[in-house]
Amino acid sequence: MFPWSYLTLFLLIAAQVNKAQRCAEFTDLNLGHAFLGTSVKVRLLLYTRENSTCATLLSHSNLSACPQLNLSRPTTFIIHGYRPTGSPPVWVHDLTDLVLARKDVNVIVVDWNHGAANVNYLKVVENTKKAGANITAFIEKMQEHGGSPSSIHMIGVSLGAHISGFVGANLNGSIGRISALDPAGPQFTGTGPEDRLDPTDAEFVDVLHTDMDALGYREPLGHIDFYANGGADQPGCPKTIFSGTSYFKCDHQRSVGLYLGSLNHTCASRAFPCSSNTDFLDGKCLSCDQFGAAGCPVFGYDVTQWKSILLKLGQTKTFFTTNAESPYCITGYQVDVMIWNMEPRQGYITIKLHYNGTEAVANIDHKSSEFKKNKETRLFAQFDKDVEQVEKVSVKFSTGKPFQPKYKLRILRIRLTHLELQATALCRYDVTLEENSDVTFRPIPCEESNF
Ligand SMILES: [Ca+2]
Ligand SMILES: [Ca+2]
Repeated sequence: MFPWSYLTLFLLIAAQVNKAQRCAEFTDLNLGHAFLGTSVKVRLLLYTRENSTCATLLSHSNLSACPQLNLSRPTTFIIHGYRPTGSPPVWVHDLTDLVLARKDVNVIVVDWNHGAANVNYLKVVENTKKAGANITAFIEKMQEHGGSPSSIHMIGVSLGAHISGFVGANLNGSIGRISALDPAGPQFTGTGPEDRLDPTDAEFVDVLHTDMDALGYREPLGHIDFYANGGADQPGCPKTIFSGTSYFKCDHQRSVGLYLGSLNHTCASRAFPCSSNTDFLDGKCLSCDQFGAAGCPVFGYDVTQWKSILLKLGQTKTFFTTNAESPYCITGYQVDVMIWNMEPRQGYITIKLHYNGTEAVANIDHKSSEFKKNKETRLFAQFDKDVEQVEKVSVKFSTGKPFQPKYKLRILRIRLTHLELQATALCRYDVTLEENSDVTFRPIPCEESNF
C-alpha cells in the first residue's frame, strides 16, 4: 500500500470514531436492567435538518451550550412508552426523519429508558410524572431563552402520551399540540384528568386508539379521537398467544405505523365522526357536511387543518378502517342496492372494482345485510385500494349458509358513490346475482331521472 492509502484509511477511521463520540445515542439497556429496575433519568436528544442522523445531547441547565437548538423554530418532542426489555424503540429514527422531512423543526427525542425499563409496570407508571416534571423544567428553560410553548408539538406513544399530558398540564395547557398514539390504558383508565391526558393539556390534542381492549385507553382523551379499525384489534396482528411477544404489542404498536404512514404521504385515511364502529361500518356516518368543503378530518399529522372547527365541536370521536400493511388507507364507496325479489334477502356482499388488470376488493362481511323489495339498502364498501377508473365491477352475494338452497338476489339498481371524488355515481340496472358466484358488469353513470 502507498503511504497516502494509509493516510486515507486513517482519516476514515478517525472520522468514524469522531462521529461515534460526537453523536448521542438512545440508551440501550437489557433485560438485566429491567429485572433490577431503573430509576428515572431523562436524556434529551436533539435532531435538526442540519443534524438529522447525529443527535446532540442537550444540557438541561445550559441551553446556550447547544447552538444547534434554534428556538426561533418550532420544536417537536417525541416521547416513548414502557420499555419492558430495555431496548431502544425501533421506530424513533423513522419518526424523526419523517417529521424533519415535513417541517423545519427541532426534534427532541426524550430518552427516558432509565425509568421506562422495568419489569414492574407499576414502577414505570410512577415514573411518568417524574419524567413529565423533568421535561417541564426543560421547556421552562426554553421559554427563558425565547422559545414559545404554543410552537411545541409533543408526540407521545403509550405512556409517553400521558407524560405529554402531564407536561402540558404543568404548563397550564399552553403547549401547541399533543399527538397521542395509543395512550396507555392500564393504571390510567378511570383516573381523573389530572392523572392522565385530557383535552385541556394542550391547545389541540389529537389521539389515536389501536388497542383499547388491552394496552391502550378506551375512552376519548382529546379534541379528536381516532379509532382505527374500531380501536381494539388491528388487521394483520396475531389473534393467539402462540405468536409470541408480537401478540401482546402488535395492536398497540400499529399506532406508530399508522402515524408514520400519515407523515410519509403514502395515502390519506379519512375518519368519520360516529358514536360507534358498528354504526360506522353500517354506513350510518358517511356525512361530512359539518366540516364544509374540507370534508371529514384526515387521520394523522395533518389533522391540524381541522383544528379550529374541532375546537368548536369540543370532543369528536371518529372511525376509520385500514389495510393490514402499508399503504394502510382504504377507499370508501357508498353502495345503494335495491332489489325486486318478493321475499326479503339477507347476506354478505363482496364487490370488486377492475381497471387495467388491477383489482380492488371490498368485503362487506361485518354482519349480514338485509335487502327488501323496492327499498334501498345502504352499504359501506371499503376497498383495499383505489383504482384509477372503474372499468368493470364484480358483485357476489352469499347467505353464508352452505346447506340451504341457493338464493338469487334480483337487483333493480346498484349505485356506487366514491366518497372522496366528486365524480358521478356509477350504476347498473337490472342484474341478477346467483349465490356465491361473481357477476361482472360494466357500470354506467347513474341517471336520477330513471328513478
Ligand atoms: Ca391531564
Ligand atoms: Ca387488542
